[in-house]
Amino acid sequence: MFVIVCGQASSYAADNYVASHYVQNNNASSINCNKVNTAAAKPAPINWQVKVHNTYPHRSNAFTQGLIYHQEQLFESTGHYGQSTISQLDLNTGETIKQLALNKNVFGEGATIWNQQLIQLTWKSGNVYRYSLPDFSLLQTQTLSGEGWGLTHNNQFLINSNGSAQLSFRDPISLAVESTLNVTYLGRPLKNLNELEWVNGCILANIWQSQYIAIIDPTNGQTTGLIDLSRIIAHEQKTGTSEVANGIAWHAKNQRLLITGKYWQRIYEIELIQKPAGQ
Ligand SMILES: [Ca+2]
Repeated sequence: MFVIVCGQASSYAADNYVASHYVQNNNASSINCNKVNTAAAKPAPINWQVKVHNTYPHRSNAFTQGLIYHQEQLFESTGHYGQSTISQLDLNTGETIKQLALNKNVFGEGATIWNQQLIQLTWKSGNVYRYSLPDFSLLQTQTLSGEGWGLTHNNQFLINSNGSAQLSFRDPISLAVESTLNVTYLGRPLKNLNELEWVNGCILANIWQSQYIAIIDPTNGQTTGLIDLSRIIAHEQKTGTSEVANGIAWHAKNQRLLITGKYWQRIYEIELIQKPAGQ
């Protein structure tokens, strides 16, 4: 078991915001990030490999844009014109419990659940949809400028990506931008930030068209780690239909990540393992 921690305490506390980064591990056989955490002021990003603990079925017709695990329920937002949906799914069976199709002229993007509302971005239309749970009733359609890509929240703010290296922190009701965060890797802008998940004070982001998930310190935008999904991607893309990795959810009960991709056949429950030196 492992716990990703950016800060001193556990997840979703606003005061975690001021602390630094890295990953804590309760399993002595794998990682110990406390040691790393107290080293240099700007330590090199950690390269994380993954250990797959479980796989679950994923609809191979789902162009995944947002993945959320909330109160032991899986929710997914999908994209593409004519294929965009929000769904509630049974993680174990992959069965669709509830689904709502978007209008064919919008392209669904990232989603998050805040205050029992499912909030979903769209790509270029500027529309932001706010649905009630558990019934998916449309409560409100709002707008934002620019493209919508990934979405998560830290209880205080919604956090969205737009394909650039900059994340926006927004008022969760009005969507007004309260602050922005420029994300860097070794001092350079890290663009193509896509699907997001807030995990224990860290922001996790798929990097579009790459094999990596970035672990981002929200206090300074620095990438403190990269999760290497290459082995999973290679396994998944044997089918020939799977596209890029996209989709990160936090399985709080198991203290593990759930990850998937566009048109993938599986969702993977993973643990992070620090890559041995020299690899
Ligand atoms: Ca997510």
